[in-house]
Amino acid sequence: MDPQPYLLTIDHLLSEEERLTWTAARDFCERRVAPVIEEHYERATFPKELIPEFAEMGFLGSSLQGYGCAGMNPVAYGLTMIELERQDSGIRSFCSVQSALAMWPIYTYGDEAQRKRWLPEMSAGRAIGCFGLTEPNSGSDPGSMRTHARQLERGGDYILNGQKFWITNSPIADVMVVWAKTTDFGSDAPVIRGFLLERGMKGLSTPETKGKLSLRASLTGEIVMDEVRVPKQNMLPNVRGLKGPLGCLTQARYGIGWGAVGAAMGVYERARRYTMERTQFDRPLAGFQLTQQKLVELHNQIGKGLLLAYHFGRLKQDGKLTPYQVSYLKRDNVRMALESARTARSMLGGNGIMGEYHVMRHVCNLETVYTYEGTHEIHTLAIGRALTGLSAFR
Ligand code: TGC
Ligand code: FAD
Repeated sequence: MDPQPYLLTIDHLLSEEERLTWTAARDFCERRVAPVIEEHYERATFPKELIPEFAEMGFLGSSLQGYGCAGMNPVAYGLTMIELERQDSGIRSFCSVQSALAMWPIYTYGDEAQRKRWLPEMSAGRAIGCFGLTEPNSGSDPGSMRTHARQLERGGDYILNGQKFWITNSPIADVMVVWAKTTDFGSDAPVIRGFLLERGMKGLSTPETKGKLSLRASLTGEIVMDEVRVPKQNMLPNVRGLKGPLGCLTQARYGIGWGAVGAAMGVYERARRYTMERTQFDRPLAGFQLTQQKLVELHNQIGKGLLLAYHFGRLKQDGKLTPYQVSYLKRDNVRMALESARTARSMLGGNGIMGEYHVMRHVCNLETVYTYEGTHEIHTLAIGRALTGLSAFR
């Protein structure tokens, strides 16, 4: 009997264009990302040299229309996320942040002048963006943020003070989407607004966060604002309140729900190949029942994760996907990928901890993915709220 790695595929559910996008993304990531990723991970550097090629592939702002963006549908976009994260969650993170957390709010909440100024540069990879929501004392509860914007006069510029922490891409960002509390003239109720901060503004710095043992091929840093004067034209005019940043997160979490399947596929395929080739007790490891049980578990969970992503992808295409469904997708697929990576690691024995086998890196990365964009627990409570109508947060 000819062994086959997958008993479930979605190929027949895809259009010709979606299939081509998937194949092109896989080919690119295997050719350009796979050979360099381990070294970058070990050195804790990001492969900046690949940014123009990500742009060429349409990975930057891929689901947006116009402004040089690829205009992919949600399923095609998801398939590219699979291939990026099959190589490394940090590489997928770079593209997620640029596309969903920096370009999407400019596209959706910005005015035409802001779109024209930033989106063509960002889709071409000439300008890098980041998203500043989390603070040292505001993680899962972003509504408690302290970053503050003070308007100098009615209709005037703003002065921003505060500190954003754990910000992907901030050390290399040209434009920073920063969420801050401000008070409208004539009101004393603070409201969250989005601002576009630009590198070079006086009082703005983005120190890199060193010492990460996870997501090492992704740059993480702070955004420190000390009396930064931000022109009023740099405020995102079309959204007010916490739903602004949460709306961006819904876009990014959707991509992670697909990307996590890619990480799981990567580790499953390696564990399968390894256990079919390595012999102990005079037979391939894959011939042992306990090993087969692990392989079957990984394989079957991946199939379900892929179907979930596909199903929600088509709902998104029809404009019917809710934030609660996105929480479901992010939560379950990331947990599946993390558990798959840990299992795959065990199947490679001692070699499983070595960089050259590319499994331990996924284990370490997925610990971050489990935590960022809403922790596993926060998504559990968001879904719990949807099921019961009762909020466990407050
Ligand atoms: P709550 O009262 O529930 O909501 C406030 C307003 O927001 C609306 N809303 C959403 N809108 C869009 N998408 C969602 N997912 C939304 N969830 C809520 C809601 O309808 C309401 O609107 P309105 O008009 O009534 O004002 O707010 P809450 O304070 O109770 O908080 C809910 C909670 C805990 C779920 C939320 O705060 C949350 O999601 N916390 C987690 C924070 C988080 O995910 N941070 C991520 C930071 S960015 C990041 O990690 C990037 S990693 C990037 C990478 O490298 O890939
Ligand atoms: P906390 O909120 O302090 O949570 C700690 C623990 O308590 C978690 O297990 C959590 O689930 C649990 N917990 C919290 N509240 C509850 C509750 N009500 N019930 C039960 N359990 C609860 N943020 C950005 O804004 N932009 C970025 O680009 C970005 N990139 C990141 C990159 C990396 C590498 C990392 C690690 C984080 C990044 N983040 C970013 C921040 C990330 O979103 C936060 O780390 C995350 O939201 C959790 O916040 P916290 O770390 O403060 O943990």
